Amino acid sequence: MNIPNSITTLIAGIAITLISLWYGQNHGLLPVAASADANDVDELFNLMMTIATGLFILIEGVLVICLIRFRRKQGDLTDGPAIEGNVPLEIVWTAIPTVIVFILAIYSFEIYNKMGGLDPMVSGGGMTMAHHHQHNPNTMDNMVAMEPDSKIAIGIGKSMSANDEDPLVVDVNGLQYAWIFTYPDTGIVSGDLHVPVDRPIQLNMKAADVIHAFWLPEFRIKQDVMPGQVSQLSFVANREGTYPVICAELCGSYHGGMKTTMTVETAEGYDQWVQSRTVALQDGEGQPLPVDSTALTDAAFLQAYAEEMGIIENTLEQIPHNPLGMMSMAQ
Ligand SMILES: [Cu+2]
Repeated sequence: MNIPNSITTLIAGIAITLISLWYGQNHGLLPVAASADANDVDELFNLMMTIATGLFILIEGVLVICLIRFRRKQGDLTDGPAIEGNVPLEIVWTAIPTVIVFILAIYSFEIYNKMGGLDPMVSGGGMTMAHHHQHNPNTMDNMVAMEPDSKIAIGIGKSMSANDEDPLVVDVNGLQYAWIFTYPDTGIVSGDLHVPVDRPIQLNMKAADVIHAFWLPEFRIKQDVMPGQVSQLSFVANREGTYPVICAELCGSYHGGMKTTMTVETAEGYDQWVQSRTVALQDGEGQPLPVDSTALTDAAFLQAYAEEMGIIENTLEQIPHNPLGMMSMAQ
């Protein structure tokens, strides 16, 4: 039986399209989406995955077919035909990727804009740098509170004034190697973040020492956290649960240990958490702060991790004392 070439091509085209569309939605590469913004980002990712799958099957398919169909026959020692190029073909395979790149550029820009990435993140005036002061990154001076006059200049998410609803504001302080969350309205200081579901959250973030990055994979948002300048992240969590908070900027020797969690709970559950923390505060039990790595030697800080990972104690003693030695590797 002789099937015309055009029909074979048509069937192959339909098959590639269907497989790509299916895989674009079922790749299973992303963690759960816990905010509305996350769904927008996922749609862009799924589209890119669909296009990539289609191109992969098409290009690799043609390659494999050619390998088999045009392989050298036994005893054939003649030269192949001299082909000088094909202008229409070259126009087509330049035009298609150009169109794809433009579509993705416009679409991703659209989502970035929708997430508030293009909003001027200025609250109350122009952008200023908080005053610089010479500080030793290994002292408690790093724990300075945020200057109230700091202007917000960069970040993702609508700024506070742009939100109609009353946002929950949390100050985030990133330091080697922990995140510290301060709730200005209740005075709570915590090593893990608790937020109520379906309420706008605004994080005002600052670093005490070097550049860190605040990353919430389940919310598809990440923002640099810098010394001397406040950056901002706003989002609305729409799914209860406990999600990882990860530092995504190589910030020193133990950058890998710089993680905590964000718990998204019902309004009642959140109020209960606030209550329990407030009671502890009033009873003078103190705040369960994360280990302040700056007050410990590196070896002491790593001790807990080392036991867990089965690292020999002598190894720790050989670690150089200033973790900032790693700084040049950041970025
Ligand atoms: Cu960090």
